[in-house]
Amino acid sequence: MNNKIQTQGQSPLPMHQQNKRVDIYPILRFFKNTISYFLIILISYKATKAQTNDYSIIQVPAENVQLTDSFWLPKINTIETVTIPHILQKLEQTGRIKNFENAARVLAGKKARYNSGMPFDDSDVFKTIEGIAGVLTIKTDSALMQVADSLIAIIAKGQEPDGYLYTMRTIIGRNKFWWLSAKGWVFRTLAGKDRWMREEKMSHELYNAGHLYCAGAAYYVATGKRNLLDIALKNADLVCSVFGAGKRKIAPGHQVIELGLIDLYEITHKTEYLDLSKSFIEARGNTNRKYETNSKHIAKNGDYWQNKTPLASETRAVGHAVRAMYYYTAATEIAMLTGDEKMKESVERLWQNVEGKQLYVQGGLGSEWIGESLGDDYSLPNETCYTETCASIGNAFWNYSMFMMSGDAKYIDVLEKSLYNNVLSGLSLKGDNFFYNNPLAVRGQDFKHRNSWFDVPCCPPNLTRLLPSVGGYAYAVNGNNLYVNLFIQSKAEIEVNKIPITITQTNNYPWNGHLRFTIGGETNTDFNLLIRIPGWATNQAMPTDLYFFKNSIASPIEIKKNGVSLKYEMKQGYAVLAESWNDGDVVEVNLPMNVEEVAAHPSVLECTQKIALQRGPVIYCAEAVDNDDKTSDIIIPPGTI
Ligand code: FUB
Ligand code: ZN
Repeated sequence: MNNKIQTQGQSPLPMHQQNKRVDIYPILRFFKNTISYFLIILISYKATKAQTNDYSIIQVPAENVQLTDSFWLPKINTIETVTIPHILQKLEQTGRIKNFENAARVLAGKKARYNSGMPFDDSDVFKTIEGIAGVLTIKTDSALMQVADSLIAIIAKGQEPDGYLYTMRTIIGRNKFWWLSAKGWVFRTLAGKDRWMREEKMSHELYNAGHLYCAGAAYYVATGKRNLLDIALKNADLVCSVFGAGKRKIAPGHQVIELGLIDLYEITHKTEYLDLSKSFIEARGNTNRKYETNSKHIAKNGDYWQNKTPLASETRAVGHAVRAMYYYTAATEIAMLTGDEKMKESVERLWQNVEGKQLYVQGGLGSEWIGESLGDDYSLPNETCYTETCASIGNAFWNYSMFMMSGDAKYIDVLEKSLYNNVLSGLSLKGDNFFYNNPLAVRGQDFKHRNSWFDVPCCPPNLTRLLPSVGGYAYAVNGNNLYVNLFIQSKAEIEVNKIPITITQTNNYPWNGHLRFTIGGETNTDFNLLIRIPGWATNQAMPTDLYFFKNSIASPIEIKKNGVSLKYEMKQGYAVLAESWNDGDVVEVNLPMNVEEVAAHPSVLECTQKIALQRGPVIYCAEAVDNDDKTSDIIIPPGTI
């Protein structure tokens, strides 16, 4: 998803559950829902039409950042050569690819079966292609491109003539009253033969579509090929003809289409896509869907779907964590693109709650197994937490958008925490094993080992979407300002105020805090180089009061230009170097990398008398497999550090 790759200095251009509860809907309820479905069609609504602005801060696309990094580059090579082939094999073995061919068979009047088991199985294929696009953005790999092209040709076959693309319904749902299969609960929740009838529940039709849009946009940007983009646009045009202002009003059952529509808007500049994205966000908490408001069950009371309360009046983040992260990311981008101040206030308020009361020390989110959801404020159990890999990926996306809206480094601090910890823990070093949930403490056998696959395999392809594009999060520009956000060895070509420059980073991050930046370009180029000074380097474990370092003393950070100490101002977490730059100028920053004891806010009762160890951005973890199973109850005597 949404690595916001844009052309600098111009308008944005092409760039970049399982609720285990079994919910069986009796026939009567089905009729009730059918009636409300017709009511929804009849009641047209007024949604605010989006005004379009550009992003004020522009991301420097990953393709402009040539990585030479000894931390990230090997990981991206592993994604390319191990993770993606492994996932493709699983997609094939589990029938997810065959589903598109079978949909084509059904469309041709033949019989075929839905091979896999979940209503969101198409999305895994789309997400993997988005991951391939991420690789192709920074590397030439014609064999991988051929694989993607042949996959896209198969996907095309499964698209219905009017653009509808959702293999489960095409194969088994069209003429049936119940979408039943031996596979069980998911299908029992999918009663209804009409399209999008169960969208506000578990059908995931628009979720699959959203991932299709993200992938189509990313593949177009990476390769210039329209093959997947055209499939996505045809589907989006169909969806726009059904939903939105004056048409059907629903809150999609799982957010992501909002982001996909933004990606398509960025390529086509078609405001219908932006309008629909905004109207999906505005529909939340405002649909006709009936909930049992007194129920403690989050799915029944609407919280699970973030559909009980409208965004504008939501005071704290609730419900399914991945849904929440995609929701807030999309709302942040819509707030930026449309200048919606109220939406901006809402995402800022929710950010304070998520990052101030709900985030785990390693950047994980979602303390509850039930509904894979966010929990109560300060309720952060270490052993029973869920902390799905996808949720921290979503948190990284959200924080990047918050940075783009504000220019504040605190959001990159949170992104960095999630990226180097809860996101990376999701992937084995070899690249073919994954953690879905990432608990902080484990007893017994469960979750000690990563798995090669899952029945709900959302996390592996999500890792492929984020990691290859990490270079795209390193730099951003805004007028005369060049932001350096992530410390990754690389050479980047950037236009600052229309003047081309290069910036080369030399470092051994995250293991060493010595950072070196070499500027290349014309002589006497004036611009502000804004280097992020991470909170952890200045005695701030988090940009909220949720975590703090016990013993740290903050000392000023020296910055040198060509060997001479520079005076600089700090602004929004950045050291602002307002200089005239010459070719070959070297800036050096020394970030202190002491081992820090991290303690939690006293309201986090689960962490009383507990500390985490952090050095630089990395939170340390003792894994049983590396330590003869002796990792619980480690005591660190006072004065050890
Ligand atoms: O529902 C689709 C995906 O599967 C969700 O994002 C994950 O949490 C998992 O339930
Ligand atoms: Zn996941």
